[in-house]
Amino acid sequence: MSDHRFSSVPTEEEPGCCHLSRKAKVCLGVLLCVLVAVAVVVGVLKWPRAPPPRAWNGTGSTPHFSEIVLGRCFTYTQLLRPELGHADCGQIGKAFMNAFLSKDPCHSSEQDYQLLLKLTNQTIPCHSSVFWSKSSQLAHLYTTVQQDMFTLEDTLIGYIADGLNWCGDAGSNEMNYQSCPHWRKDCINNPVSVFWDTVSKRFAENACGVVQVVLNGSISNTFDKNSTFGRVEIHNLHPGKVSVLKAWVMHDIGGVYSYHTCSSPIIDDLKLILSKRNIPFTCEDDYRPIKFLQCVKSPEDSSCRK
Ligand code: JS2
Repeated sequence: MSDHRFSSVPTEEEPGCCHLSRKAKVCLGVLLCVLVAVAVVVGVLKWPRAPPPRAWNGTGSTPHFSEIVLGRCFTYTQLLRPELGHADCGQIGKAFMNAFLSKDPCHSSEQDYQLLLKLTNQTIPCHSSVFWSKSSQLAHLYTTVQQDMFTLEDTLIGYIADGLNWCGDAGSNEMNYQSCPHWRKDCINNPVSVFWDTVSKRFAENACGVVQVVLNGSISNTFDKNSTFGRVEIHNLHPGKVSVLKAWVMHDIGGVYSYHTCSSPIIDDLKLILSKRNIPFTCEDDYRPIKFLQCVKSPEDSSCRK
């Protein structure tokens, strides 16, 4: 029997370590690989995934929400109102996202927005706060021309959020772009409704001197106690700071029918609520400067020639 322990060339029939043939080793190796692969596949399949965000009845979050918020913040603080140039848009963006991300979108609260409110605090001069109800376009047309007058959407926080939608989910730190709670079909304490109630309340609390409201006399609910104006804003005006609330009841040009005017009972309801709060009230139908703006769009209308 040739003694080859010292020979360098091992032969195939020779037993390898722990007496396994090469073939056996290869088979074992392949088996190990297969086992590892199976384990990985099972692991991936079984890996706990964040449950899909709940499906709600409202539209999903606005795409690129966080970029829009940041962009609007810089546009407002650097271009529109540079006196607010010191505002920290990075912090503001974070505070806005943290107000609703990873939270149940049916249990949003004013508390969630306190840091955002602090970072966007803005002094609005007296005699320049303009409220509106069911007359957004006309009110904003007016303040676009009268730059020293402010609706909530002409303030930093209102400008940043106007027209956007947003919600998150308690089970994920992602925004829900598929759907968000509808205020009536799902829940009232959703992030957007709570936001507008919270910032409208602060806007009313900060109002001073002569304040104005644009109302729409061409609809049945010209003054609606359940509207943000009727449910939040008139109840948060400070009687000691507000000298009078002036209502401007506007009517659609060419509108077939004007539902309400300043002498309508529905306006008396508003007047009564304010008088109980010791806030004087005046009312004017078709306030001329805003009427002029309406006539820009329909100069031929007979009411524009008066
Ligand atoms: C703006 C939104 C959105 O005085 C005004 C403003 O200060 C506003 O915040 O609230 C008042 C208008 O609300 P109101 O009386 O309920 O009028 P409306 O026409 O029935 O409802 C408008 C929606 C008010 C709250 N709001 N405001 N920009 O994108 C926006 N989204 C909501 N929900």
